[in-house]
Amino acid sequence: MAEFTIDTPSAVSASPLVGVIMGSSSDWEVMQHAAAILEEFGVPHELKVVSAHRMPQQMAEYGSTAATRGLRAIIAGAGGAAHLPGMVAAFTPVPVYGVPVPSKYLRGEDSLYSIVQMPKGVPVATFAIGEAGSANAALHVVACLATTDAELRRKLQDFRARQTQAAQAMTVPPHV
Ligand code: RP5
Repeated sequence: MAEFTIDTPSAVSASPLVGVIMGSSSDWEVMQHAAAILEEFGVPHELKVVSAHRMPQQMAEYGSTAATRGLRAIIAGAGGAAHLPGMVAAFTPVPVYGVPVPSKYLRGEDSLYSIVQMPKGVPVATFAIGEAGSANAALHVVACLATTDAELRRKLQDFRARQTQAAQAMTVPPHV
């Protein structure tokens, strides 16, 4: 496969459990937040551009080989007429988590509707538009993997505890 591959942080692996794919390198600004979560939790993953409409054969190959390559989840981000998550899901039984990327003209509402409105039979679990959706897709994958991985479950509990502590330390900003 001759797709673009983004520079590798340390949990990027030749034997990934999670595939993070996106329709364009321009999606990386959003998708880096999914990658950062997987990195933080030490989940082996790969990062690739797999465009549904510009690389349809590679997209089909990616989906068709995902299960045999050992992927347990695919996080797919795309913008506009965002058919990548649904089309990849059509090629694999591996769960697909869709991230709507903000688009130039419709600010990602088009991406959201394209991904969330899958017809019955081939689901794509769809997250919020942009950074929060990207990070949450990865956190959801971590939670799924943690159901059979005690160490990952402990890391997730620690992550939640740190969030709680940070929220408890918050104060209202100065105001009149
Ligand atoms: C989609 O088109 C991509 O997912 C991206 O969000 C959007 C724009 O792509 P570029 O024109 O920036 O390559 O396929």
